[in-house]
Amino acid sequence: MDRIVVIGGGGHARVLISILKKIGYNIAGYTDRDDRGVILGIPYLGGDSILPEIVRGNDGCSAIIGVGKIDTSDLRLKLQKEVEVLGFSIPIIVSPKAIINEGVKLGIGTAVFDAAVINSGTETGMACILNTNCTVEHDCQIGDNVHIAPGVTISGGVAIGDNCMIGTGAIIIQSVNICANCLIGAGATVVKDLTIPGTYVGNPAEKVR
Ligand code: JB2
Repeated sequence: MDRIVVIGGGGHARVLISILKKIGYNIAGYTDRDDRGVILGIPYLGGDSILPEIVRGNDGCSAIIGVGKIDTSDLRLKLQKEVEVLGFSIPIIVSPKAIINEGVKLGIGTAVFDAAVINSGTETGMACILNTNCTVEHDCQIGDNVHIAPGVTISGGVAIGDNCMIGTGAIIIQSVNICANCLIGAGATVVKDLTIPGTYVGNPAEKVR
């Protein structure tokens, strides 16, 4: 199995590492701004400045962004593009415990965690997180760098723009369009198109910022 470096060593990285292990990846280590010690048996390699040296010494090494996301920041996408330029290949990570039905397309660097269900005709962009136990129904169009948090339910035919953060347990009804750079609060229910970037909470979800 490919050798892989995880970028980031916080909570998201820990879940990612445990899934990479289940898949059978050979994990070289993780980089972080701070030394977070050994994580699930995986060593700290240093800051990201060490990455050019690592890619030079390892033909065919891949990297995955383990820095998570709780807002509309584009940091994950920026980091992914940086490691790609250095020469790392970027895989798609799918937990063996996720269900990806026929006719789904996932963008590079997207990670699908345990018990997520992604249905036919759905496409995602790059560097997305489809977190634990989320459901993305059929024919959804998910942009780049979207985090769909644990327990989110997205019905069929929904479109979600780049950098969106869909908070834990939110519900998006069918055929709704959510524009780029929206943060949907935990437990919110989105029942209409959202055309202005911002923060939406409640049921029905309304803009608060
Ligand atoms: O540029 C960077 C960088 N920026 C932050 N390069 C590298 N290599 N690492 C970076 N980091 C590191 O990401 C921080 O130093 C920190 O160790 C880690 C972020 O960890 P934290 O536990 O704060 O958050 P997270 O991003 O792992 O998880 C968030 O997003 C997840 C999706 C959390 O809020 C989780 O609750 C959430 N499930």
